[in-house]
Amino acid sequence: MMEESGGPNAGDLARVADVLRGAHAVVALTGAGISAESGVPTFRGAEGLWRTYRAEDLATPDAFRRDPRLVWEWYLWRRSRIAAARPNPGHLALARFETRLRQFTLLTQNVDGLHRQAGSRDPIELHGNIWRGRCTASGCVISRPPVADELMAATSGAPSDLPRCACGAVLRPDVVWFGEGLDPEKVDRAVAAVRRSKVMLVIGTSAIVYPVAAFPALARHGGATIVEINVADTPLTGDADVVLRGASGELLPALERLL
Ligand code: BV8
Repeated sequence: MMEESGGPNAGDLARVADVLRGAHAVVALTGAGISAESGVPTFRGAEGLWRTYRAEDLATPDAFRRDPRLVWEWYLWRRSRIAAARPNPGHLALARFETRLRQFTLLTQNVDGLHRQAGSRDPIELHGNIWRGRCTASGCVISRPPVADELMAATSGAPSDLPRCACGAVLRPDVVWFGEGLDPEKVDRAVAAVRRSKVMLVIGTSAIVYPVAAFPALARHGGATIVEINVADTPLTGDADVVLRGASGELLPALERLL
């Protein structure tokens, strides 16, 4: 659907392109919705359930303490879905915004690594990265692609098959679970970018997970124009200066063509 010519967002796209061109600093904040067109299930959409569980039931330290295998099976299932996914035109357009816009900072809640795959040089992955493991004893982080035995182990059920660190301790996914604090260094970098931003693009997020969900209000407090790109209303919609209703994989390239 060629948005710029006369689609429902045509006027707003032109308006957003104008403010982007004139902005000395731009921040984009993405959520699971930007990866939906790559086939990666969102958290709260129809595919957000896995078996009979909700993400909030599994993405917690308690769930991991209670049943590390169940939590690993979920993450390894998600890794297999993400391994089959490719960056979509929305990811690719954001990667090109780095060279098209002044002081562009990309913040993401996603752990799928698709922004980096799309060519974004320094996405701030506020909730971590599903492809890394973290030692539950030392906290050291291991970056490695999924290996067949990990995928096999999680489903074989053998008690000693949890992914382990070289030190022997069980590995956990290197992501931020509910009830866990975010990396202070990443939060500091994100808040600094949000505070200096003149435009904030909020893309494909239900805007309900804190502290990240507080970032648009912080940007607005600093005088930024808030643009929401989403297929549906969210708690942010009423406070956004511009709402572009539609798929990010279509709207972001349409926006880029107007820059
Ligand atoms: C913290 C990583 C304190 C793991 C995630 C009670 C107890 C404890 C904490 C709390 C509590 N009540 C509230 C809290 C705070 C809690 C919170 O906010 N809960 C919510 C549910 C109310 N937050 C936390 O716990 C945070 N930590 O507060 O710690 C603290 C401080 C210091 C020291 C110690 C402790 C940690 C939050 C991070 C949790 N981890 N993920 C993993 O991925 O497995 S959150 C998870 O949700 C993902 O990161 C995800 O990205 C994020 C947000 O979801 P969305 O990305 O928005 O995805 P969603 O499916 O919801 O929405 C998709 C959107 O896309 C929709 O709007 C849809 O319309 C749209 N869409 C779909 N298709 C498209 C599209 N848009 C455009 N185009 C399309 N094609």
